[in-house]
Amino acid sequence: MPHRRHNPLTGDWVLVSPQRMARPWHGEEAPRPRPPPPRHDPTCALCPGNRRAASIVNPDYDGVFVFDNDYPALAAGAPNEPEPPPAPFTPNRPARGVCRVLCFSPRHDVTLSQLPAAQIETVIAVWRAQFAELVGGGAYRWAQIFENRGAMMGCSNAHPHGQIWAGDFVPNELRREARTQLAHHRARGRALLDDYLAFELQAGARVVAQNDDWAAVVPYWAVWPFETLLLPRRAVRDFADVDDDLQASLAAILRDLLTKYDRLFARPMPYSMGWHGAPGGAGKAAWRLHAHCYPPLLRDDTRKFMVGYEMLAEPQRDLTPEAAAARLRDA
Ligand code: H2U
Ligand code: ZN
Repeated sequence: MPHRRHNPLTGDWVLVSPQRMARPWHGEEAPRPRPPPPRHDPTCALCPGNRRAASIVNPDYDGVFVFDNDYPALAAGAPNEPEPPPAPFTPNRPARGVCRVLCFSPRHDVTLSQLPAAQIETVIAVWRAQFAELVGGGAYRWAQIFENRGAMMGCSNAHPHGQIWAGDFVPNELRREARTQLAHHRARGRALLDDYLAFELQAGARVVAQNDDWAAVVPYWAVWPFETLLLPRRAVRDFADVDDDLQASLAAILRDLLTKYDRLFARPMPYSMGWHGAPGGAGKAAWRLHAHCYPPLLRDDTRKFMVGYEMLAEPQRDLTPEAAAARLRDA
């Protein structure tokens, strides 16, 4: 029967309508991935030794390579002027920040899921270092680490890469998650996501993968058909709390989870995935570092559109999170 589920991290509701799974689909077919790319693409701006925008030549890098985005959405030199006088319909704030691109591998033809665990560990080590430099040192309030994978997600380049956008402000999603986690911590003296994960590990039905330090679930309130939430089983508040042991176990579960995604429809799963941890400032104790993974596909050739009722009222899903978790678990 149709019902609504509540997301304690954001305060939002999602409408779940399992009876609709049987409806026929005559809409647009999700484009299949293009033929596998070459090992090195001379036209790729991210491959080693190639020329990027502004005539910068990439070094002949090995492992992970980080560079400042040539088309950044934020600028470090943006004016830090005094706040403008309050204006009722045109409130605005300066936004200072930096944007970086992080190549996961010199090879053009691999995905994060296909890298050996040791190379995924190197990626995580770079995430840790970037977080330490950008947020840990107090330069910025928040650094969003993310990967946009696949042309369907608007990714412009097949080369395996992620991005980091750091800014001197706490963006909407983080502000909402901070509010809910702080409220729970104040009321119960425990972290919201610790309590939630304990509940999920006990229930079992939505658990997709786990090891001693981490667990991945399709959250009870998932909006995207195969959305997952990757949570720590320890008091990890941000990337500063990730030590070498947690890095190794994180690489293992990431590889496991992303491989399941690729197997589910026997194609590289498109997704947006990224990390949420405590922003710089107070309230750190309430936070648990976690990753959201949002793949858009419902079936191998059917993409979930967030349109109509979803744009105008609230998100709706047909497949239950429990059924999605079972399929991912078995993939
Ligand atoms: P996405 O396709 O996920 O957007 O990643 C590619 C990023 O790489 C994008 O943000 C940057 C784009 O601005 N880029 C450069 O910085 N230099 C280039 O020469 C090409 C792409
Ligand atoms: Zn490339």
